[in-house]
Amino acid sequence: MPRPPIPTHLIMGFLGVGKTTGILDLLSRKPANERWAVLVNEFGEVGIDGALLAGSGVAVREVPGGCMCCVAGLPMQIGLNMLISREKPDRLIIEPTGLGHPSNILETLTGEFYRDTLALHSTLCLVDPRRLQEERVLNNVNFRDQAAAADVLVANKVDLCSEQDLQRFNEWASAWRPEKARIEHTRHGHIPLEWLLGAASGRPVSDPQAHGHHHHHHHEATQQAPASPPPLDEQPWQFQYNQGTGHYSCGWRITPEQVFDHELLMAFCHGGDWLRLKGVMRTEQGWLTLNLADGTLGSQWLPEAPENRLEIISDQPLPLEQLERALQDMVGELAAAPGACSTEPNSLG
Ligand SMILES: Nc1nc2c(ncn2[C@@H]2O[C@H](COP(=O)(O)OP(=O)(O)OP(=O)(O)O)[C@@H](O)[C@H]2O)c(=O)[nH]1
Ligand SMILES: [Mg+2]
Repeated sequence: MPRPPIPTHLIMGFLGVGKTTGILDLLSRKPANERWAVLVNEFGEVGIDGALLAGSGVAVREVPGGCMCCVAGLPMQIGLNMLISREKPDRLIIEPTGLGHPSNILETLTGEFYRDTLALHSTLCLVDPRRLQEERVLNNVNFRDQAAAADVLVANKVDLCSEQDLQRFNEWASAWRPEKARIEHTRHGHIPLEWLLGAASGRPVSDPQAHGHHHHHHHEATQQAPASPPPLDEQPWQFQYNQGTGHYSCGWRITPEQVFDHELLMAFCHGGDWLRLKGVMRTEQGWLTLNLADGTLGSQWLPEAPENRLEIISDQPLPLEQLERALQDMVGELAAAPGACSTEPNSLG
């Protein structure tokens, strides 16, 4: 007997809205006898969400580099096929980058290839109601099309919202046609599984209003699996940067032997005007996660991690050499002069 299609959930939402937090929360309620798997794609080259999710005890696969809309071809299929065949999950959760357009991933998930393997359920988009005041968010084609494509719209971070923010969200959410299957409010990404159940309705993913003002430029389609980076014992300090969709990112993978000065690291995290900073870093006080969104830095201690990872996303070009130097200055005198391994941008856009 062929296996029934795997229930598949797409958790969309803009950069830093709380997708990974929500998935971690969902995973914490996984029935013990079920196998779940997560596929995550981040804008940056150096995945951090995978490391954050790794402690959850389920299979996690990262599709690194650029938006899922552009890696939705072969790299995503390779990642997806590998997860499906190795894990044989009972449930699959996908987090695409908030900086990507949802059309390709939806086409892939609902297309011929996965027709008998995956059953896409109600797609969900998390929204930070506070950001509905910002023209550049409202007019962002990726944001609008994610919201258009979603069956369920959920206001997250309501602990940080005013009454007015929530009212604005409710009005905005209920104005979509066709009407959304659900409109909900939550905090810390808490998503009851029932919000995710029900067949995906296949809503139009292009919001004509947004397309009136903007064109979505697909990056050069990636038709090859991305080259995997060299192992850290060959190249213990790796640096990469990436740009596309008006965003710039840079990231480091650094051997776990390098220990960073906690105080300098905290000052560094607060020191830039970035959209996003995420990391898993080893300091003299222990391993910790770093998660900066909307100017607020979240941080948690970790028992251990396989390597140091740090990533910064900005809508301005990043002062790469300065950042690299600041990071090098944080490691003790034990540190061998690392030297950036590459300042060539990756082939995105
Ligand atoms: N106060 C508050 N903080 C939240 C809430 N939900 C998430 N956060 C915080 O927001 C930050 C970003 O959350 P993530 O879950 O990493 O967001 P994301 O959407 O996965 O981010 P990207 O993958 O980078 O797009 C983290 O520091 C979270 O702890 C919430 O409801 N309230
Ligand atoms: Mg995330």
